Amino acid sequence: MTRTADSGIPVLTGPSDSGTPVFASPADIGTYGPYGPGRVAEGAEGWQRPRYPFRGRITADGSSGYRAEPGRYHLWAAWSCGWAQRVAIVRKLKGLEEVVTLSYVDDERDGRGWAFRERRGPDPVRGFRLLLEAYEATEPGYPGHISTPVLWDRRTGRIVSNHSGDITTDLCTAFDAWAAPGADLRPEPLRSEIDELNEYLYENVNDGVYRVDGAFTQAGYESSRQRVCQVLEALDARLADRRYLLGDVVREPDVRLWPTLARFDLAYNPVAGICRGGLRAFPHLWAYARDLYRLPAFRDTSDFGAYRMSPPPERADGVRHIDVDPADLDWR
Ligand SMILES: N[C@@H](CCC(=O)N[C@@H](CS)C(=O)NCC(=O)O)C(=O)O
Repeated sequence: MTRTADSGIPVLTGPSDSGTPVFASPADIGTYGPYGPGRVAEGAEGWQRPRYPFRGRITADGSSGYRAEPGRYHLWAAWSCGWAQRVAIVRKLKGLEEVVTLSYVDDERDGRGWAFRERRGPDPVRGFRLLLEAYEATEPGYPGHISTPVLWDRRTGRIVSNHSGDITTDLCTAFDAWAAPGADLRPEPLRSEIDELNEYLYENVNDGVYRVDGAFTQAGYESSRQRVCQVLEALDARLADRRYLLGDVVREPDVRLWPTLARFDLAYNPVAGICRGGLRAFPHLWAYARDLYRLPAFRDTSDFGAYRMSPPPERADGVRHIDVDPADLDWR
């Protein structure tokens, strides 16, 4: 079915829009077990981020097989998920809210993975109860990670991508025909610098915090935690004389970095034990993070209530992590 958004762009919607919304039953670890076993890679040497198998790309001319078109694509995100927030921020910075639709899964998970429940709303596309259904519709018997973000193609009824970096980049560039004027997050002359910085941030900060948590030797923990702290220091120095990472204008790397900073003191630092003092120990970085938070694209895609995480009571690997208390920072 089709309805028309405020902009006049036709938006394809799914069965749950036409009838009673459907929801998954409450998360129930007693019945379904915790999410993870059988799906999350374990036992590899060091922290290994799982492979994300759906890597389709959207292009303005459709040469990749997926043409940028209004109303064709949908994003599923989780409020807690920094990878999903990067996609949501770019969508809003580019003014694509009515071009690429977005909805949220519930915050709680059991062995069935991400689900649609009353708190965050139904799935508006197909009336799925579980995000797994989108993966199953794409690849029956799919055994891998049920992760967010997910980019879904209404036309083919398949997942295009579950890789946030690719989705972010494509939203930055492929939908310019419908984007807000002037919102250039990846200007042509800066692309190689942007890609290099994105990679540096991924390796050292965004994925870096997970590597600290996942280290299973004392030496691995110490070196990965020091690396994150040193890079935060380097970013702090970089931001001493400029407003954003690449100067006076928000660019893609700012979007890549920010969700990790937003979750640092409530989740990554207390869980993994990374830097004493947290984000406020890096004054320029902290001021930069608050400055970005004033922008609606960052603020409206944030829900700090969903970020808080506690460290595991005991680590099976015996690695001793420094104790860091969670801190609820004042972002105003
Ligand atoms: N490399 C992925 C990472 C996505 C990711 O780790 N998402 C988390 C939530 S923040 C998730 O859904 N994890 C479940 C899983 O990986 O099985 C991306 O960049 O999109």
